[in-house]
Amino acid sequence: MTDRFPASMDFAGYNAPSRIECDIYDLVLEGTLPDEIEGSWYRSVPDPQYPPFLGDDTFLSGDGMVSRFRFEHGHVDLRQRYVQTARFTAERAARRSLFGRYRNPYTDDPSVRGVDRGANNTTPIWHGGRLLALKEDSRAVELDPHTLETRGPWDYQGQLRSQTMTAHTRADFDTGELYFFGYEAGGLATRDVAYCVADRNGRLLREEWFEAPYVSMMHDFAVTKEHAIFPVFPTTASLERIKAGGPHWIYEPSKDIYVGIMPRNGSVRDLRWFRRPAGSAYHFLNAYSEGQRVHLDFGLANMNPFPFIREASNIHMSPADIKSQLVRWTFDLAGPGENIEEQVLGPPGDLPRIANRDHMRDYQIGYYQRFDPAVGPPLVAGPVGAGFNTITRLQVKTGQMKNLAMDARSTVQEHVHVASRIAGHEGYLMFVVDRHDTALSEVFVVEAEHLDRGPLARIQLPFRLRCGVHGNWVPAEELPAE
Ligand code: V55
Ligand code: FE
Repeated sequence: MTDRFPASMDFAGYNAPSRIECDIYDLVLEGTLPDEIEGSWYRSVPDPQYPPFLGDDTFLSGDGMVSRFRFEHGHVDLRQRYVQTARFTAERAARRSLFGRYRNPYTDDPSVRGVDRGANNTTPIWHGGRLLALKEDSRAVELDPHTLETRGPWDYQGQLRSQTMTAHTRADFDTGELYFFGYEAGGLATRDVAYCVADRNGRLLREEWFEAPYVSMMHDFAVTKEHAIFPVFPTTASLERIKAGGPHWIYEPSKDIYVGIMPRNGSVRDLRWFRRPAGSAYHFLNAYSEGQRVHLDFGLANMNPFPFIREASNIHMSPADIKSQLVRWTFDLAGPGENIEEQVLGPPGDLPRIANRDHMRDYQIGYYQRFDPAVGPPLVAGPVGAGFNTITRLQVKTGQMKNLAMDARSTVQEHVHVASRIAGHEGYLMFVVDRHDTALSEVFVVEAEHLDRGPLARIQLPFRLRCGVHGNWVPAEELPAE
């Protein structure tokens, strides 16, 4: 008999587990889907199979579910499957949870000692002819891009030494290379960071390790055509605390932020560290180099956004007191010192995305999400509590913004960008809209340049899609024949 899920923020209301594996052909569609949209949109959703082992847990621990929206000749089909990780398989066999606290193996049921804890629930990427489900605390798991069946762990044919692989890899649009890293690469709460590059065929070209200034939750990094950038924000781990059964992460406002920059083809011995007082960031919009000046664009906050991390840190702060802004940090590699220049680009928000071709180079347009209190009251959806209710297209050079707001009873999940084949066309954004009143979801397809005009097409789901984390679009011609 399976117990109820807790009534906490992470498991109730729109955040209630869904656990639906399905195949739905020909979703109901309103409006007109541009016929150049041919391909698959993969998204990762943490969706716990069983109620938490210790009574409560964070959204971030949920078993990885991958959904695939296939767009074909004006039709849209949906498939959802769990990633069959070792963790998932062990729990399914026991018909209950066996893994304890987020990223703390010392709190697990003794029967799963030594079993890989990876939930592979954060980002699906398509690279080197493989669909990989990623989560930052473990290695990749490969899935069949059509059936979504799990093929098994992926460690670059035994080549990868790092025990972990970030969910935020960076692909070079021109070379097809995949840049990535792993933190806690040498094991739990180690300062080891592995910097890795795979070629366009998915062969590991290099892996080089360095030590971060302290153990940090390095969720994302950035790469330019010339440099690799490793930001270290003070959400920190301690092995002692973990061994005592405590939280893996706390936020430490007394520690500085460090940003390590190296020539991307150089050595980690060339890393130069810049520094400034504490703050928090999870996702980077883009970065580029202009000679010896390196620019990094992202949402910078004065506090960690996750309630479970603030609680573990004994920081009690109302969400209204968490301040953030979209900023550009500029690092001058020609000058001396550790100083970082800061310029404000836009209002607070997260889930930044750009066109694939704009990655790593000077660019104009970013798309990100905001919570605008004028649109409606906060509604719980996703891991940080209040979901976003507005998508913004920002011209980073001028600050000019276009917005698409949801209605007061809806939130929005991360958008993906779909490139257009039409010259001069900015492409499309697609995203799941959470309808809190009906508990049914919709997918919107909008023109990226004119997102303020609203959806070209609305795809109706017959149930609620639990809040996903990240997704990616793969054009049909990049996938093998079905
Ligand atoms: C994030 C998500 C995670 C995780 C750590 O969005 C950070 C941030 C879904 O899992 O484990
Ligand atoms: Fe992320």
